[in-house]
Amino acid sequence: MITHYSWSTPNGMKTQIMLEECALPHVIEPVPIGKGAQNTPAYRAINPNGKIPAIRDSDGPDGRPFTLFESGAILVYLAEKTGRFLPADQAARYRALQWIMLQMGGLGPMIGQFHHFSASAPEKIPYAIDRYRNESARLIGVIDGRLAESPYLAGPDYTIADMCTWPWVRSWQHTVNQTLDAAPNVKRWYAAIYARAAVAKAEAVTLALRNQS
Ligand SMILES: N[C@@H](CCC(=O)N[C@@H](CS)C(=O)NCC(=O)O)C(=O)O
Repeated sequence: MITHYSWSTPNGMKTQIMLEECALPHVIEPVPIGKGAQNTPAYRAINPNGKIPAIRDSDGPDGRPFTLFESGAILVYLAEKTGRFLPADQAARYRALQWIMLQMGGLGPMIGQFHHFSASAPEKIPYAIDRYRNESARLIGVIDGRLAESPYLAGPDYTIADMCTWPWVRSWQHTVNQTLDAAPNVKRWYAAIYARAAVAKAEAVTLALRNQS
């Protein structure tokens, strides 16, 4: 059984998508980050970085309980555990990892900072807002270029690279209110992924967490 420590954010949605796609038995342990639940000693013992998501797998690699944080690492772990959504072919596998790294180190942090400086910062700093918006838009353009030549980020098949990128493209549209008008290939890819029952379910389950205390 997997315990998924999560909240209603894009990073929590990524790992929920993989749990749903693989129909992995799991329970969700809500971590209300707006109330500081990520900073309790109990949660810091699971993730010393004080962020969601994290997982605890009662049946870890050596058959013993195993905890893991960082959404990219969790996705790779679940892909290797199930043998799904990360290609076995070496070139395709590294291509998937390449796009996962770009999401983890680029798209997610840039959109996250754009949201922070445009919606949460006590002072509106035009330079910071423009910097993060432009960098996010540039990365959406890079992804659009890739999707002009390939159905999915790693190649012909849907992988965890798409699962981790999709919630941030969702956020680009629905949290920071930007369009995909300049990114028609991302628009096509986004709709194809949203048509998957597991993705729609993961979105609903993740968003419902905000109703929990
Ligand atoms: N690189 C981390 C980022 C996780 C992250 O930033 N999580 C946010 C929610 S999307 C969080 O827990 N924020 C709480 C805080 O910063 O105090 C991952 O991908 O797991």
